[in-house]
Amino acid sequence: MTITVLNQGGKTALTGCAASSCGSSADALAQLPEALRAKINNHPCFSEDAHHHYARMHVAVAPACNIQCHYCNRKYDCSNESRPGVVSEVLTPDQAVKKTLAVAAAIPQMTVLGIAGPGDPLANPARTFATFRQLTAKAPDIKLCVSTNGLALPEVIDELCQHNIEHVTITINCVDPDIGAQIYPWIFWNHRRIKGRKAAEILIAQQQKGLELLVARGILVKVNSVLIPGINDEHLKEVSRIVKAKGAFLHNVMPLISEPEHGTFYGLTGQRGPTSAELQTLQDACAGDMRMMRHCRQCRADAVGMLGEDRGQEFTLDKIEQLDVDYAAAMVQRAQVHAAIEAKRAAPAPITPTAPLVTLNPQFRTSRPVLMAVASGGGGLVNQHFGEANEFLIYEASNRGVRLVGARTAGRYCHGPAQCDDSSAQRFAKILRVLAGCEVVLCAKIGYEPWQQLEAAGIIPNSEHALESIETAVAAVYQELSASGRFSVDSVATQRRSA
Ligand code: CLF
Ligand code: SF4
Repeated sequence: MTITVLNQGGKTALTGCAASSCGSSADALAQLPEALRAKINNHPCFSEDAHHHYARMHVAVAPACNIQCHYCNRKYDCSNESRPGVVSEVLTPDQAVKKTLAVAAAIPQMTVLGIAGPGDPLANPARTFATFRQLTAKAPDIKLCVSTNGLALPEVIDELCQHNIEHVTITINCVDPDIGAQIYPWIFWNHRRIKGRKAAEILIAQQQKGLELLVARGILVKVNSVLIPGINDEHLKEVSRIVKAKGAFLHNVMPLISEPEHGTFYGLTGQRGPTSAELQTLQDACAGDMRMMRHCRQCRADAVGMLGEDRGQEFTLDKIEQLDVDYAAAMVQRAQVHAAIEAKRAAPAPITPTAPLVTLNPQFRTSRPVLMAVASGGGGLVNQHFGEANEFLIYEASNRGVRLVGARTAGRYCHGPAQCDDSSAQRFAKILRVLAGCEVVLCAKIGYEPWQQLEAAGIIPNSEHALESIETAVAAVYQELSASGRFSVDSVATQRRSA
Protein backbone atom coordinates (compact mmCIF):
# COMPACT_ATOMS: atom_id res chain seq x y z
CA MET A 1 0.00 0.00 0.00
CA THR A 2 1.40 3.38 -0.91
CA ILE A 3 0.84 6.24 1.46
CA THR A 4 0.74 9.75 0.09
CA VAL A 5 1.19 12.53 2.60
CA LEU A 6 1.30 16.24 1.93
CA ASN A 7 4.16 18.29 3.24
CA GLN A 8 4.28 21.87 4.39
CA GLY A 9 4.56 23.07 0.80
CA GLY A 10 1.42 21.28 -0.16
CA LYS A 11 3.08 18.94 -2.61
CA THR A 12 3.14 15.20 -2.52
CA ALA A 13 6.33 14.77 -0.63
CA LEU A 14 6.52 11.77 1.58
CA THR A 15 5.44 8.42 0.39
CA GLY A 16 5.95 5.22 2.21
CA CYS A 17 4.74 1.68 2.22
CA ALA A 18 2.91 -0.15 4.90
CA ALA A 19 5.14 -3.00 5.97
CA SER A 20 5.37 -5.58 3.20
CA SER A 21 2.20 -4.63 1.43
CA CYS A 22 3.74 -2.34 -1.17
CA GLY A 23 1.76 -2.08 -4.35
CA SER A 24 3.50 -0.95 -7.48
CA SER A 25 2.30 2.62 -7.72
CA ALA A 26 4.66 5.51 -8.49
CA ASP A 27 6.41 5.61 -5.17
CA ALA A 28 6.58 1.89 -4.59
CA LEU A 29 7.96 1.67 -8.13
CA ALA A 30 10.75 4.09 -7.30
CA GLN A 31 11.83 1.89 -4.40
CA LEU A 32 12.34 -1.25 -6.49
CA PRO A 33 15.76 -2.37 -7.74
CA GLU A 34 16.54 -0.91 -11.16
CA ALA A 35 16.30 -4.22 -13.06
CA LEU A 36 12.88 -4.97 -11.62
CA ARG A 37 11.67 -1.44 -12.19
CA ALA A 38 12.65 -1.66 -15.85
CA LYS A 39 10.53 -4.79 -16.22
CA ILE A 40 7.33 -3.34 -14.81
CA ASN A 41 7.73 0.38 -15.45
CA ASN A 42 5.47 0.36 -18.52
CA HIS A 43 3.40 -2.76 -17.84
CA PRO A 44 -0.11 -1.54 -16.99
CA CYS A 45 -1.01 -4.64 -14.97
CA PHE A 46 2.22 -5.21 -13.06
CA SER A 47 2.52 -1.52 -12.10
CA GLU A 48 -0.37 0.46 -10.67
CA ASP A 49 1.23 3.71 -11.73
CA ALA A 50 1.89 2.48 -15.27
CA HIS A 51 -1.79 1.77 -15.77
CA HIS A 52 -2.49 5.50 -15.71
CA HIS A 53 -0.19 5.96 -18.72
CA TYR A 54 0.17 2.78 -20.76
CA ALA A 55 -2.23 0.43 -22.53
CA ARG A 56 -2.36 -3.30 -23.22
CA MET A 57 -4.01 -5.46 -25.80
CA HIS A 58 -5.01 -9.09 -26.00
CA VAL A 59 -5.22 -11.24 -29.10
CA ALA A 60 -7.72 -14.08 -28.92
CA VAL A 61 -5.72 -16.86 -30.57
CA ALA A 62 -6.35 -19.60 -27.97
CA PRO A 63 -9.86 -21.08 -28.24
CA ALA A 64 -9.39 -24.44 -26.45
CA CYS A 65 -9.03 -25.17 -22.77
CA ASN A 66 -7.61 -28.13 -20.89
CA ILE A 67 -9.68 -27.72 -17.71
CA GLN A 68 -13.19 -26.72 -16.70
CA CYS A 69 -13.77 -24.01 -14.11
CA HIS A 70 -17.23 -23.70 -12.57
CA TYR A 71 -17.17 -19.96 -13.32
CA CYS A 72 -16.54 -20.36 -17.04
CA ASN A 73 -18.77 -20.91 -20.00
CA ARG A 74 -16.78 -21.43 -23.20
CA LYS A 75 -19.16 -19.19 -25.08
CA TYR A 76 -17.74 -16.37 -23.00
CA ASP A 77 -14.28 -14.97 -22.47
CA CYS A 78 -11.91 -16.72 -20.10
CA SER A 79 -12.86 -15.54 -16.64
CA ASN A 80 -9.20 -15.69 -15.68
CA GLU A 81 -8.62 -12.51 -17.58
CA SER A 82 -11.91 -11.19 -18.79
CA ARG A 83 -15.30 -9.84 -18.11
CA PRO A 84 -18.18 -11.70 -19.68
CA GLY A 85 -18.95 -11.19 -23.32
CA VAL A 86 -18.21 -13.34 -26.28
CA VAL A 87 -14.88 -12.85 -27.98
CA SER A 88 -15.73 -11.02 -31.17
CA GLU A 89 -13.26 -12.92 -33.32
CA VAL A 90 -10.86 -15.79 -32.75
CA LEU A 91 -7.73 -14.96 -34.73
CA THR A 92 -5.07 -16.99 -36.48
CA PRO A 93 -1.51 -16.16 -35.43
CA ASP A 94 -0.96 -14.22 -38.68
CA GLN A 95 -4.10 -12.17 -38.11
CA ALA A 96 -3.11 -11.59 -34.50
CA VAL A 97 0.31 -10.28 -35.52
CA LYS A 98 -1.21 -7.97 -38.10
CA LYS A 99 -3.70 -6.67 -35.55
CA THR A 100 -0.97 -6.13 -32.95
CA LEU A 101 1.17 -4.09 -35.33
CA ALA A 102 -1.86 -2.02 -36.38
CA VAL A 103 -2.84 -1.29 -32.78
CA ALA A 104 0.75 -0.52 -31.75
CA ALA A 105 1.01 2.01 -34.57
CA ALA A 106 -2.35 3.62 -33.77
CA ILE A 107 -2.05 3.53 -29.96
CA PRO A 108 1.65 4.16 -29.29
CA GLN A 109 1.16 3.93 -25.53
CA MET A 110 0.22 0.25 -25.99
CA THR A 111 3.25 -1.49 -24.53
CA VAL A 112 2.06 -5.02 -23.75
CA LEU A 113 0.58 -7.77 -25.89
CA GLY A 114 -1.08 -10.45 -23.80
CA ILE A 115 -2.57 -13.79 -24.74
CA ALA A 116 -5.28 -14.64 -22.27
CA GLY A 117 -7.84 -16.73 -24.02
CA PRO A 118 -10.63 -17.15 -24.78
CA GLY A 119 -9.46 -20.61 -23.62
CA ASP A 120 -6.03 -21.30 -22.13
CA PRO A 121 -3.02 -20.05 -24.14
CA LEU A 122 -0.85 -23.00 -23.15
CA ALA A 123 -3.54 -25.48 -24.15
CA ASN A 124 -3.07 -23.98 -27.62
CA PRO A 125 0.74 -23.95 -27.71
CA ALA A 126 1.22 -23.92 -31.49
CA ARG A 127 -1.05 -20.89 -31.98
CA THR A 128 0.26 -19.06 -28.93
CA PHE A 129 3.95 -19.56 -29.69
CA ALA A 130 3.55 -18.86 -33.42
CA THR A 131 2.13 -15.46 -32.42
CA PHE A 132 4.91 -14.77 -29.91
CA ARG A 133 7.61 -15.93 -32.34
CA GLN A 134 6.54 -13.50 -35.05
CA LEU A 135 6.08 -10.60 -32.65
CA THR A 136 9.48 -11.13 -31.04
CA ALA A 137 11.01 -10.61 -34.49
CA LYS A 138 8.73 -7.90 -35.86
CA ALA A 139 7.93 -5.77 -32.81
CA PRO A 140 10.79 -5.97 -30.31
CA ASP A 141 9.47 -2.92 -28.46
CA ILE A 142 6.30 -4.72 -27.34
CA LYS A 143 6.36 -6.70 -24.10
CA LEU A 144 4.82 -10.17 -24.37
CA CYS A 145 2.62 -11.47 -21.60
CA VAL A 146 0.66 -14.65 -21.06
CA SER A 147 -2.02 -15.73 -18.63
CA THR A 148 -2.67 -19.40 -17.94
CA ASN A 149 -4.45 -21.81 -15.64
CA GLY A 150 -1.01 -23.44 -15.18
CA LEU A 151 -1.86 -27.03 -16.06
CA ALA A 152 0.50 -27.16 -19.05
CA LEU A 153 2.97 -24.61 -17.71
CA PRO A 154 5.94 -26.71 -16.48
CA GLU A 155 6.28 -28.49 -19.81
CA VAL A 156 6.48 -25.28 -21.88
CA ILE A 157 8.76 -23.16 -19.69
CA ASP A 158 11.73 -23.53 -22.05
CA GLU A 159 9.73 -22.34 -25.00
CA LEU A 160 8.30 -19.40 -23.03
CA CYS A 161 11.81 -18.30 -22.16
CA GLN A 162 12.88 -18.44 -25.80
CA HIS A 163 10.35 -15.74 -26.58
CA ASN A 164 11.76 -13.41 -24.02
CA ILE A 165 8.58 -13.37 -22.00
CA GLU A 166 9.11 -11.55 -18.71
CA HIS A 167 5.56 -11.59 -17.34
CA VAL A 168 3.35 -14.59 -16.70
CA THR A 169 0.06 -14.79 -14.85
CA ILE A 170 -1.12 -18.05 -13.27
CA THR A 171 -4.66 -18.32 -11.98
CA ILE A 172 -4.41 -20.11 -8.65
CA ASN A 173 -7.69 -20.37 -6.78
CA CYS A 174 -6.58 -22.87 -4.15
CA VAL A 175 -3.77 -25.02 -2.81
CA ASP A 176 -6.11 -27.54 -1.21
CA PRO A 177 -7.55 -30.26 -3.53
CA ASP A 178 -10.73 -30.53 -1.47
CA ILE A 179 -11.44 -26.88 -2.24
CA GLY A 180 -10.22 -27.36 -5.80
CA ALA A 181 -12.77 -30.12 -6.34
CA GLN A 182 -15.50 -27.56 -5.66
CA ILE A 183 -14.09 -25.22 -8.34
CA TYR A 184 -12.86 -27.56 -11.10
CA PRO A 185 -15.11 -30.46 -12.16
CA TRP A 186 -12.46 -31.90 -14.50
CA ILE A 187 -9.12 -31.48 -16.22
CA PHE A 188 -7.80 -33.00 -19.43
CA TRP A 189 -4.45 -34.53 -18.63
CA ASN A 190 -2.25 -37.01 -20.54
CA HIS A 191 -5.07 -37.64 -23.04
CA ARG A 192 -7.58 -38.48 -20.32
CA ARG A 193 -10.35 -36.63 -18.58
CA ILE A 194 -9.77 -36.68 -14.83
CA LYS A 195 -12.46 -35.62 -12.39
CA GLY A 196 -12.94 -34.56 -8.79
CA ARG A 197 -10.25 -34.32 -6.11
CA LYS A 198 -7.61 -36.09 -8.21
CA ALA A 199 -8.05 -33.51 -10.98
CA ALA A 200 -7.59 -30.65 -8.52
CA GLU A 201 -4.55 -32.35 -7.03
CA ILE A 202 -2.80 -32.56 -10.41
CA LEU A 203 -3.74 -28.99 -11.35
CA ILE A 204 -2.46 -27.59 -8.05
CA ALA A 205 0.81 -29.52 -8.34
CA GLN A 206 1.36 -28.25 -11.89
CA GLN A 207 0.57 -24.66 -10.91
CA GLN A 208 2.99 -24.72 -7.98
CA LYS A 209 5.72 -26.36 -10.04
CA GLY A 210 5.18 -23.83 -12.84
CA LEU A 211 5.41 -20.95 -10.38
CA GLU A 212 8.67 -22.25 -8.93
CA LEU A 213 10.22 -22.79 -12.37
CA LEU A 214 9.26 -19.32 -13.57
CA VAL A 215 10.64 -17.64 -10.47
CA ALA A 216 13.88 -19.64 -10.79
CA ARG A 217 14.28 -18.21 -14.29
CA GLY A 218 13.69 -14.63 -13.24
CA ILE A 219 10.27 -14.31 -14.88
CA LEU A 220 7.84 -12.06 -13.01
CA VAL A 221 4.79 -13.98 -11.93
CA LYS A 222 1.44 -12.52 -11.06
CA VAL A 223 -1.04 -14.85 -9.40
CA ASN A 224 -4.70 -14.24 -10.13
CA SER A 225 -7.28 -15.72 -7.77
CA VAL A 226 -11.03 -15.67 -8.18
CA LEU A 227 -12.73 -14.93 -4.86
CA ILE A 228 -15.66 -17.33 -4.48
CA PRO A 229 -17.57 -16.59 -1.27
CA GLY A 230 -18.07 -19.64 0.91
CA ILE A 231 -15.64 -21.73 -1.14
CA ASN A 232 -12.17 -20.20 -1.17
CA ASP A 233 -12.56 -16.83 0.59
CA GLU A 234 -10.79 -17.68 3.82
CA HIS A 235 -8.45 -20.06 1.98
CA LEU A 236 -7.08 -17.31 -0.30
CA LYS A 237 -5.06 -15.91 2.59
CA GLU A 238 -3.18 -19.20 2.66
CA VAL A 239 -2.80 -19.11 -1.14
CA SER A 240 -1.38 -15.61 -0.89
CA ARG A 241 1.10 -16.64 1.80
CA ILE A 242 2.32 -19.65 -0.17
CA VAL A 243 2.71 -18.01 -3.57
CA LYS A 244 4.50 -15.07 -1.99
CA ALA A 245 6.88 -17.42 -0.20
CA LYS A 246 7.61 -19.00 -3.57
CA GLY A 247 8.45 -15.64 -5.12
CA ALA A 248 5.31 -14.45 -6.93
CA PHE A 249 5.61 -10.71 -7.57
CA LEU A 250 1.98 -9.72 -7.35
CA HIS A 251 -1.33 -11.20 -6.19
CA ASN A 252 -4.55 -10.18 -7.87
CA VAL A 253 -7.72 -11.26 -6.06
CA MET A 254 -10.65 -10.79 -8.44
CA PRO A 255 -14.36 -11.05 -7.68
CA LEU A 256 -16.29 -14.02 -9.02
CA ILE A 257 -18.62 -12.99 -11.84
CA SER A 258 -21.60 -15.31 -11.83
CA GLU A 259 -24.61 -13.79 -13.53
CA PRO A 260 -27.10 -16.56 -14.40
CA GLU A 261 -27.34 -15.35 -18.01
CA HIS A 262 -23.71 -16.34 -18.60
CA GLY A 263 -24.74 -19.96 -18.21
CA THR A 264 -21.87 -20.97 -15.94
CA PHE A 265 -22.26 -23.67 -13.30
CA TYR A 266 -21.97 -21.12 -10.52
CA GLY A 267 -24.30 -18.71 -12.30
CA LEU A 268 -26.96 -21.37 -12.73
CA THR A 269 -26.64 -22.75 -9.21
CA GLY A 270 -26.90 -19.38 -7.47
CA GLN A 271 -23.32 -19.07 -6.25
CA ARG A 272 -22.94 -15.37 -5.53
CA GLY A 273 -19.92 -13.16 -6.13
CA PRO A 274 -18.39 -11.06 -3.34
CA THR A 275 -19.48 -7.53 -2.48
CA SER A 276 -16.98 -4.70 -2.97
CA ALA A 277 -16.49 -4.58 0.80
CA GLU A 278 -15.80 -8.33 1.01
CA LEU A 279 -13.30 -8.07 -1.82
CA GLN A 280 -11.48 -5.16 -0.20
CA THR A 281 -11.40 -6.87 3.19
CA LEU A 282 -9.83 -9.98 1.71
CA GLN A 283 -7.36 -7.99 -0.39
CA ASP A 284 -6.31 -6.11 2.73
CA ALA A 285 -5.94 -9.35 4.65
CA CYS A 286 -3.72 -10.78 1.89
CA ALA A 287 -1.76 -7.53 1.55
CA GLY A 288 0.07 -8.27 4.78
CA ASP A 289 1.78 -11.02 2.86
CA MET A 290 2.48 -9.59 -0.54
CA ARG A 291 1.93 -6.89 -3.15
CA MET A 292 -1.70 -6.78 -4.12
CA MET A 293 -3.06 -5.66 -7.46
CA ARG A 294 -6.02 -3.32 -6.97
CA HIS A 295 -6.51 -1.98 -10.48
CA CYS A 296 -7.49 -5.11 -12.43
CA ARG A 297 -10.43 -4.65 -14.82
CA GLN A 298 -11.06 -8.34 -15.60
CA CYS A 299 -10.54 -7.63 -19.27
CA ARG A 300 -11.89 -9.47 -22.25
CA ALA A 301 -9.61 -11.88 -24.05
CA ASP A 302 -9.64 -9.47 -27.01
CA ALA A 303 -9.42 -6.18 -25.08
CA VAL A 304 -7.60 -3.22 -26.63
CA GLY A 305 -6.60 0.05 -24.98
CA MET A 306 -6.03 1.46 -21.52
CA LEU A 307 -7.26 -0.77 -18.68
CA GLY A 308 -10.93 -0.02 -18.30
CA GLU A 309 -11.47 0.99 -21.91
CA ASP A 310 -12.10 -1.26 -24.85
CA ARG A 311 -11.22 -0.01 -28.32
CA GLY A 312 -11.54 -3.42 -29.93
CA GLN A 313 -14.22 -2.26 -32.36
CA GLU A 314 -11.69 0.09 -33.98
CA PHE A 315 -9.52 -2.88 -34.91
CA THR A 316 -11.83 -5.56 -36.26
CA LEU A 317 -10.39 -7.92 -38.86
CA ASP A 318 -12.10 -6.27 -41.79
CA LYS A 319 -10.55 -2.94 -40.79
CA ILE A 320 -7.03 -4.17 -40.19
CA GLU A 321 -6.95 -6.26 -43.37
CA GLN A 322 -6.97 -2.99 -45.29
CA LEU A 323 -4.04 -1.50 -43.37
CA ASP A 324 -0.44 -1.54 -44.44
CA VAL A 325 1.57 -0.66 -41.36
CA ASP A 326 5.14 0.63 -41.64
CA TYR A 327 6.22 -0.70 -38.25
CA ALA A 328 9.79 0.64 -38.46
CA ALA A 329 8.35 4.16 -38.68
CA ALA A 330 5.79 3.36 -36.00
CA MET A 331 8.56 2.24 -33.62
CA VAL A 332 10.25 5.62 -33.93
CA GLN A 333 7.01 7.40 -33.10
CA ARG A 334 6.28 5.00 -30.25
CA ALA A 335 9.69 5.66 -28.72
CA GLN A 336 9.01 9.39 -28.82
CA VAL A 337 5.62 8.97 -27.16
CA HIS A 338 7.11 6.74 -24.45
CA ALA A 339 9.88 9.26 -23.80
CA ALA A 340 7.29 12.03 -23.41
CA ILE A 341 5.26 9.91 -20.97
CA GLU A 342 8.37 9.12 -18.94
CA ALA A 343 9.35 12.80 -18.84
CA LYS A 344 5.92 13.62 -17.46
CA ARG A 345 6.10 10.83 -14.88
CA ALA A 346 9.54 11.99 -13.76
CA ALA A 347 8.43 15.60 -13.26
CA PRO A 348 7.90 16.59 -9.64
CA ALA A 349 4.27 16.78 -8.55
CA PRO A 350 2.93 20.29 -9.02
CA ILE A 351 2.08 22.28 -5.96
CA THR A 352 -1.66 22.16 -5.53
CA PRO A 353 -2.99 25.52 -4.47
CA THR A 354 -6.02 24.01 -2.81
CA ALA A 355 -4.10 21.60 -0.59
CA PRO A 356 -3.87 22.77 3.00
CA LEU A 357 -0.37 23.27 4.29
CA VAL A 358 -0.53 20.52 6.84
CA THR A 359 0.30 16.88 7.05
CA LEU A 360 -2.52 14.40 7.37
CA ASN A 361 -1.09 12.44 10.22
CA PRO A 362 -1.00 14.53 13.36
CA GLN A 363 -4.01 16.65 12.78
CA PHE A 364 -6.63 14.21 11.66
CA ARG A 365 -6.18 11.26 13.98
CA THR A 366 -9.81 11.56 14.88
CA SER A 367 -10.99 11.08 11.29
CA ARG A 368 -12.05 7.67 10.02
CA PRO A 369 -11.10 6.10 6.65
CA VAL A 370 -13.26 7.31 3.77
CA LEU A 371 -13.79 5.94 0.26
CA MET A 372 -13.78 8.42 -2.62
CA ALA A 373 -14.67 7.68 -6.24
CA VAL A 374 -12.61 9.42 -8.92
CA ALA A 375 -13.50 10.02 -12.56
CA SER A 376 -10.24 9.82 -14.47
CA GLY A 377 -9.54 9.52 -18.16
CA GLY A 378 -5.90 8.57 -17.53
CA GLY A 379 -2.58 10.17 -16.69
CA GLY A 380 -3.25 9.77 -12.97
CA LEU A 381 -5.36 12.94 -13.01
CA VAL A 382 -8.88 13.97 -11.99
CA ASN A 383 -9.74 14.81 -15.57
CA GLN A 384 -13.07 13.28 -16.55
CA HIS A 385 -16.60 14.67 -16.62
CA PHE A 386 -18.91 12.79 -14.24
CA GLY A 387 -21.34 12.07 -17.08
CA GLU A 388 -18.61 10.59 -19.27
CA ALA A 389 -17.10 8.26 -16.71
CA ASN A 390 -17.68 4.61 -17.55
CA GLU A 391 -15.85 3.58 -14.40
CA PHE A 392 -14.59 5.12 -11.18
CA LEU A 393 -11.28 4.56 -9.45
CA ILE A 394 -11.90 4.01 -5.76
CA TYR A 395 -9.42 5.54 -3.33
CA GLU A 396 -9.35 5.21 0.42
CA ALA A 397 -8.22 8.28 2.38
CA SER A 398 -7.36 7.93 6.03
CA ASN A 399 -5.04 9.51 8.53
CA ARG A 400 -2.38 7.15 7.16
CA GLY A 401 -2.68 8.58 3.65
CA VAL A 402 -4.26 7.76 0.30
CA ARG A 403 -4.35 4.46 -1.56
CA LEU A 404 -6.11 2.93 -4.55
CA VAL A 405 -8.43 0.12 -3.45
CA GLY A 406 -10.18 -0.73 -6.69
CA ALA A 407 -11.94 0.24 -9.89
CA ARG A 408 -15.68 -0.11 -10.39
CA THR A 409 -17.53 -0.07 -13.67
CA ALA A 410 -20.70 1.98 -13.56
CA GLY A 411 -21.59 2.71 -17.19
CA ARG A 412 -21.78 6.26 -18.55
CA TYR A 413 -24.44 8.51 -17.10
CA CYS A 414 -24.55 10.86 -20.06
CA HIS A 415 -25.27 9.60 -23.57
CA GLY A 416 -26.24 12.95 -25.07
CA PRO A 417 -29.53 14.84 -25.19
CA ALA A 418 -31.29 12.04 -27.09
CA GLN A 419 -31.12 9.80 -24.05
CA CYS A 420 -31.95 12.35 -21.36
CA ASP A 421 -35.14 10.48 -20.54
CA ASP A 422 -36.32 7.87 -18.05
CA SER A 423 -33.31 5.74 -18.84
CA SER A 424 -31.02 8.35 -17.27
CA ALA A 425 -32.72 7.68 -13.91
CA GLN A 426 -31.97 3.96 -14.32
CA ARG A 427 -28.37 4.73 -15.23
CA PHE A 428 -28.02 6.95 -12.20
CA ALA A 429 -29.51 4.29 -9.94
CA LYS A 430 -26.87 1.85 -11.21
CA ILE A 431 -24.11 4.39 -10.57
CA LEU A 432 -25.36 4.81 -7.01
CA ARG A 433 -25.25 1.05 -6.47
CA VAL A 434 -21.73 0.91 -7.86
CA LEU A 435 -20.64 3.75 -5.60
CA ALA A 436 -21.88 1.98 -2.45
CA GLY A 437 -19.67 2.93 0.45
CA CYS A 438 -18.16 6.00 -1.29
CA GLU A 439 -18.70 9.36 0.38
CA VAL A 440 -17.14 11.71 -2.17
CA VAL A 441 -17.03 11.77 -5.97
CA LEU A 442 -14.17 13.69 -7.55
CA CYS A 443 -14.50 14.65 -11.18
CA ALA A 444 -13.44 17.38 -13.61
CA LYS A 445 -17.00 18.63 -14.12
CA ILE A 446 -20.51 17.64 -13.18
CA GLY A 447 -23.97 18.82 -14.19
CA TYR A 448 -26.50 20.35 -11.81
CA GLU A 449 -28.86 17.39 -11.85
CA PRO A 450 -26.39 14.62 -10.99
CA TRP A 451 -24.83 16.95 -8.43
CA GLN A 452 -28.15 17.25 -6.65
CA GLN A 453 -28.86 13.55 -6.87
CA LEU A 454 -25.47 12.64 -5.43
CA GLU A 455 -25.99 15.02 -2.56
CA ALA A 456 -29.44 13.58 -1.93
CA ALA A 457 -27.83 10.14 -1.68
CA GLY A 458 -25.32 11.41 0.89
CA ILE A 459 -22.36 11.58 -1.51
CA ILE A 460 -20.38 14.81 -1.82
CA PRO A 461 -19.64 15.79 -5.43
CA ASN A 462 -16.42 17.74 -5.92
CA SER A 463 -15.09 19.24 -9.16
CA GLU A 464 -12.70 21.71 -7.61
CA HIS A 465 -9.64 19.59 -8.21
CA ALA A 466 -9.94 19.21 -11.98
CA LEU A 467 -6.65 18.27 -13.65
CA GLU A 468 -4.86 17.71 -10.36
CA SER A 469 -3.06 14.48 -9.55
CA ILE A 470 -5.59 12.05 -8.08
CA GLU A 471 -3.74 11.24 -4.89
CA THR A 472 -3.04 14.87 -4.13
CA ALA A 473 -6.66 15.82 -4.80
CA VAL A 474 -8.04 13.00 -2.63
CA ALA A 475 -5.68 13.97 0.19
CA ALA A 476 -6.71 17.61 -0.10
CA VAL A 477 -10.44 16.83 0.00
CA TYR A 478 -9.93 14.52 2.95
CA GLN A 479 -8.16 17.26 4.83
CA GLU A 480 -10.73 19.90 3.96
CA LEU A 481 -13.64 17.75 5.06
CA SER A 482 -11.82 16.34 8.07
CA ALA A 483 -11.24 19.88 9.27
CA SER A 484 -14.99 20.42 9.18
CA GLY A 485 -15.56 17.26 11.27
CA ARG A 486 -17.36 15.49 8.45
CA PHE A 487 -15.23 12.37 8.77
CA SER A 488 -14.81 12.27 12.52
CA VAL A 489 -14.80 8.77 13.98
CA ASP A 490 -18.21 9.19 15.54
CA SER A 491 -19.78 10.48 12.30
CA VAL A 492 -21.50 7.99 10.04
CA ALA A 493 -22.35 9.32 6.62
CA THR A 494 -25.74 8.67 5.04
CA GLN A 495 -24.11 6.92 2.12
CA ARG A 496 -22.05 4.72 4.42
CA ARG A 497 -25.12 3.65 6.33
CA SER A 498 -26.90 2.72 3.14
CA ALA A 499 -23.96 0.76 1.70
FE1 CLF B 1 -3.24 -9.14 -20.29
FE2 CLF B 1 -3.11 -10.25 -17.98
FE3 CLF B 1 -0.89 -9.70 -19.28
FE4 CLF B 1 -2.36 -7.78 -18.23
S1 CLF B 1 -4.56 -8.32 -18.36
S2 CLF B 1 -2.40 -11.13 -19.93
S3 CLF B 1 -1.28 -9.37 -17.10
S4 CLF B 1 -1.54 -7.83 -20.28
FE5 CLF B 1 -4.42 -7.01 -16.35
FE6 CLF B 1 -6.68 -7.37 -17.53
FE7 CLF B 1 -6.52 -7.71 -14.90
FE8 CLF B 1 -5.39 -9.39 -16.55
S5 CLF B 1 -6.23 -5.82 -16.00
S6 CLF B 1 -7.53 -9.02 -16.37
S7 CLF B 1 -4.47 -8.49 -14.73
FE1 SF4 C 1 -12.54 -21.09 -18.74
FE2 SF4 C 1 -10.11 -20.07 -18.44
FE3 SF4 C 1 -11.07 -21.85 -16.64
FE4 SF4 C 1 -10.38 -22.63 -19.09
S1 SF4 C 1 -9.02 -21.79 -17.51
S2 SF4 C 1 -12.26 -23.18 -18.00
S3 SF4 C 1 -11.01 -20.89 -20.36
S4 SF4 C 1 -11.85 -19.77 -17.02
